[in-house]
Amino acid sequence: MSGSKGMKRVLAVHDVSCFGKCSLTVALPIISAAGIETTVLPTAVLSTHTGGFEGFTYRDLTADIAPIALHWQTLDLHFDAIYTGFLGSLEQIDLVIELISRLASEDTLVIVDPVMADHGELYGIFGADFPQAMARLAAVADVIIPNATEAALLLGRPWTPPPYTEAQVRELCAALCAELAVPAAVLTGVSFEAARLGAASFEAASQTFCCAQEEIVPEMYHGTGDVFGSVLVAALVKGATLARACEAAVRFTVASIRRSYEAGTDNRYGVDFESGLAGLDALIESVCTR
Ligand code: PXL
Repeated sequence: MSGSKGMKRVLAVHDVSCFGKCSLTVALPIISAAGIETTVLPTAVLSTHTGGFEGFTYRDLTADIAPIALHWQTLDLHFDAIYTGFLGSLEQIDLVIELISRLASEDTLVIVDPVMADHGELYGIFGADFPQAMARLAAVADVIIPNATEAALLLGRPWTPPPYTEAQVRELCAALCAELAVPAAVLTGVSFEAARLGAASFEAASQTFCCAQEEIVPEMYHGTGDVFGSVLVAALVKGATLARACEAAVRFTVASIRRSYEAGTDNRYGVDFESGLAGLDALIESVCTR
């Protein structure tokens, strides 16, 4: 009932966007590079992600989710974490809630990235009822990792554009934990001053609030939320506290963004996380041992 040779095992439930690094093409290499066995459940196969490419293909794999989960149940697999990201429909959300109830053990850390919106806008592919369904999935998580737009949608609040004060971010994180009944929330894309960007974490039991920030890179890239989430998951599974895992994830993500910015990469293509993989284990070790 455990990973091979004592190795930790994470189940990543995301789509495969074949081109444009995000979701599983980011989660699998990053979590594996951290020395963690990564089981994948692809929820859909797209020619590209949906952020800025015209005419992408979309092969829906909803019908495979329950049979895959049922098969795994017969194998008695143990997952140290289940990490969910982009989900394409209300039906997929319900199936993933059921999958978690089937496959999560008492000690499985459930991390939900409620991918659905950014910059004040729900992604065009989702209907207005999508955030409520995502809130139901968030309620079965141990940690949720929304951006400020997703946080507002989960809470049914109007979105206000940044900048936010530290007090506002703390209140938002605390409200997510209280209203969704989730033990911990990490808010991504948090900036208190123009030159710095990062994430804030809040743990309801101890009311611990921490911020991790790095010098900002003046460009937005696709897939950075998945880079952040993957490092966060890896660091948590390796024993880091939420605040320290957040630090590692911010540092790794900003370094990936900086390399892509310096290379002049098309921001739809995703960021250069690959060049950071060789140093990932050491980065995670450094936040686990401090
Ligand atoms: O990075 C999140 C993501 C994952 N998968 C698909 C997406 C997005 C964000 O837009 O479109 C298909």
